[in-house]
Amino acid sequence: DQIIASKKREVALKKSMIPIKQLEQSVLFERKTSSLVRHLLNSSSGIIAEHKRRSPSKSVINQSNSVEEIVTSYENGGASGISILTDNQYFGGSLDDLILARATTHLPLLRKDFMVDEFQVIEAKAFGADVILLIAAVLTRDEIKKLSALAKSLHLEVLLEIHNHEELQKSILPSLDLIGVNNRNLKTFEVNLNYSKQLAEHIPSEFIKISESGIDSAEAVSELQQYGFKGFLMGEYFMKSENPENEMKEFIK
Ligand code: IGP
Repeated sequence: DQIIASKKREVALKKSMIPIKQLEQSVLFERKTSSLVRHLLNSSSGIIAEHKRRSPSKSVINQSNSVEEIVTSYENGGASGISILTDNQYFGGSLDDLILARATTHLPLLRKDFMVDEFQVIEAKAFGADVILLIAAVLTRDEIKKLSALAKSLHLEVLLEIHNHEELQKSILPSLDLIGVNNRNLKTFEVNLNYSKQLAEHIPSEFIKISESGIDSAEAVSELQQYGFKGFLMGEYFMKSENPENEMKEFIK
């Protein structure tokens, strides 16, 4: 809640300084986007590897490698998509990281941030993203509807993040593409893959299922696959690895 309040202030400030027209004139704004849904369905690894320098639960994760190094190793390792944290205050990311990632790979890119305003959706497109994240815990159904409709009109895909059944029920809309179960409780930071396993059967089959957070073994991935999950969002594990490329290859063998 504190994160959302400060995000709203940050966006209000930016909106007062940067005209939307300027974002729409970005060379990246008119680009054809790359589909994460398609990549995940083409029976690729399913791994969505995340660029995550630090986090509120773990503080520093990896501050020493460049975005280009990390994105290149993820791509060579066989990732299906890449998630780029753009929140600065809590995760040490930035929109510059997104642009650098875009310049490095053609893989689908998820802008990972706390989306609270349409301005950020336009920003996501202008800075090179293909997919946006909407977190059900901090948005109303109307906000999810408005933000996802705008994303679709810009040919961006929408990943909705849920953590429980109520969040799923209130959020189901045709403008979503992927539904991700966050295994981490954002209030206590406790991680449990059972959240994914328990919610899987309630997610309607037209949405691609993603399991997010705390995944750190090939066994966990194959177990989650049995519950119908097609995507596995992994941050810490690869960010901490000395050789994420080799590690990922081991992982998806
Ligand atoms: C990655 P992990 O445990 O593999 O580093 O988790 C990702 O799921 C996590 O960073 C995340 C996140 C979020 C971060 C999931 N939902 C929302 C910020 C905001």
